[in-house]
Amino acid sequence: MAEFTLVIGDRNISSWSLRPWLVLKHLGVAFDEVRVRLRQPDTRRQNLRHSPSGKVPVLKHNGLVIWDSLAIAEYLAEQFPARHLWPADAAARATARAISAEMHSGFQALRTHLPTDILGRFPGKGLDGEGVALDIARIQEIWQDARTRFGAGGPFLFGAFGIADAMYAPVISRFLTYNVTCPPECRDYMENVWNMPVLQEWRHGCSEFG
Ligand SMILES: N[C@@H](CCC(=O)N[C@@H](CS)C(=O)NCC(=O)O)C(=O)O
Repeated sequence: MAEFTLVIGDRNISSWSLRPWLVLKHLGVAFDEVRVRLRQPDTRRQNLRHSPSGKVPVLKHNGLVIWDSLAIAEYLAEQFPARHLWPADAAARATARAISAEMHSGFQALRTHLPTDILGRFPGKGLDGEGVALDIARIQEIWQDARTRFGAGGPFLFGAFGIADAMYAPVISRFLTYNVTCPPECRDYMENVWNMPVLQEWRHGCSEFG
């Protein structure tokens, strides 16, 4: 049994699960993966076996249970400080935290009208939903701003891969599923994330459940 256990939902639809899974994989930490099926009559009961909130993802470590994606990412950043899951530079770190929090608490229109379906392809569907265009524009602005101000050292938002990239990875999936038009700089960034071997690994597991 590995030191860490991550409980996740169906890979194809669980955007919140993808985020900490990516962080753990990026760290190269061994972990046991437990899967719960979402959108089933007993999903809540199954989730409550692992998570006091009744939601996944959940990280279990040395008897500790952490039931929120961003809290899990923060915990991992503290467990592995040398890996700089947040940027080392204070201004970059504050910005990375702000955009991660913005993702965690916002973009409701995107979530409502463009639900995560990693393998699905529905070009244009939902793009006329109320607030969707504003959410898309704001996300593209965030990516361009981070890449311009802090991204010179590598292909990700703050150069090296970190929590902020993991937080936005499911958005990239949505942009591909619904064929969202993006400026070239955003497309480059999306490709850099989408072609990461760990993301390919996640995608390969997407057809396992519905
Ligand atoms: N704020 C939570 C959200 C977690 C969440 O909404 N998880 C969904 C799956 S992606 C869930 O467990 N849904 C089960 C349900 O609503 O019954 C986080 O960041 O982890």
